Amino acid sequence: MTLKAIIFDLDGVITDTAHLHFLAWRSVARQIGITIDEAFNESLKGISRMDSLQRILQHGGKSAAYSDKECLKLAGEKNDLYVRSLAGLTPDSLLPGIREVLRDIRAAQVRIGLASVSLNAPTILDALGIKGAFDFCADASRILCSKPDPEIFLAACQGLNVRPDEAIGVEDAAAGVEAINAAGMMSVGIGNDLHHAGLILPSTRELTWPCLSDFWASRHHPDSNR
Ligand code: B16
Ligand code: MG
Repeated sequence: MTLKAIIFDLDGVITDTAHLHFLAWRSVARQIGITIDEAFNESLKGISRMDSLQRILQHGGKSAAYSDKECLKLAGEKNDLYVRSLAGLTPDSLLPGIREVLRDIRAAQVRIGLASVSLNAPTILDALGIKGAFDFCADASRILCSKPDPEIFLAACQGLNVRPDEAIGVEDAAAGVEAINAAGMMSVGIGNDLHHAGLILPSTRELTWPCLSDFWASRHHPDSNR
């Protein structure tokens, strides 16, 4: 079977906005007397804005303390802080190796997709100057279930006109790797503790086209076990 598409997560794979999400949530959480650290933040990666807030409230033992209206206000405050921090993003904010891997995937005539549940994804791609690198970006505003549900990856496959088993997904979050696997795609995890990924790479530096095509071939060669 031929590899037809590679579908990327955004936050933490294309650029390091995962850290900016953390700083904004930490500030809002602090205002309501909840402390979160980087370790807790791992559990927010790939999770939608409102679901992230619920997890933070639960973490602080305040699940029932805020009305829906108050929750919307808190999430809005977080987003304002986050969007303000995005002003510092430039094409130099791409993570190491990303520009090169996008170029090489395109040269190999494999389609490129984006599967981010962030409503700010279009702004971020604009700031990084790489909107044109993607053949299709799934629309986060149409997604009902955030990762680990496979919905966003399935939407990206559909938009690219490929079957999930013809595609590789790349993620930095455990929930994202689960979403890729649940979609029936091959998964690449960037970073630590992503034990369910088919291939784990320490950083985006190792995410090269030869590495991706070797990974694909290792599972589709007639002598492989799958
Ligand atoms: P926003 P991804 C996710 O993006 C982030 O990992 C997650 O931390 C964030 O809460 C979510 O987007 C929603 O983002 O508040 O900007 O709509 O990892 O799917 O690219
Ligand atoms: Mg991510």
